[in-house]
Amino acid sequence: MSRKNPNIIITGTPGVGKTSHCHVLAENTGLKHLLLNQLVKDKSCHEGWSEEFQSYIVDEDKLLDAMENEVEQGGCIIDWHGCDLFPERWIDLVIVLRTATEQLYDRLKARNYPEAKLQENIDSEIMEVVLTEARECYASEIVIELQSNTTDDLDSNIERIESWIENWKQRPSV
Ligand code: DAT
Repeated sequence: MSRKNPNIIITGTPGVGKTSHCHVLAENTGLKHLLLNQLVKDKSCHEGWSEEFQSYIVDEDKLLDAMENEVEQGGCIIDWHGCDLFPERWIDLVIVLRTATEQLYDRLKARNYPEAKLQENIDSEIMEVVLTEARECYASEIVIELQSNTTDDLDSNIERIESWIENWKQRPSV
């Protein structure tokens, strides 16, 4: 079934600005912000809380089931710190947000992340873990890396994604 609106993943290391981008995009475009962290909690798509990682141990199958109906209708902006769990056929665009170490450190520190978790996320951002995952899982032409260091970056990213959405809607149907 062809979708009238695209499904977009906004992904990246915690703190890069996924939720900030999704929030503005959803407000401007009317697309639906799927905040998966919230869904994991609300629909219990997890096997409990990990003290070590200070996060839920996600049950990916349950999470996919919980989001399937909405995503199949199209028009979802998926807010998640990874992208390898979604079926390729669901996804039209993958935005990987990137943040410089200094800014990311300050943002995670402001969240009171424990030192080990903070360092783990900084390392993951430096090693481009999410970007590599995106490039392995999706066609290269739908994976876009965008910088998210400043509010100017945020504004220009939003503009760029909005114009991509408009182009997508006007593409000739096959
Ligand atoms: P994420 O959803 O990736 O964890 P967030 O949207 O919650 O990240 O943002 C974390 C913090 O950083 C929040 O205080 C807003 C700020 N922030 C995000 N993107 C930014 C940007 N491009 N410029 C300045 N601040 C930004």
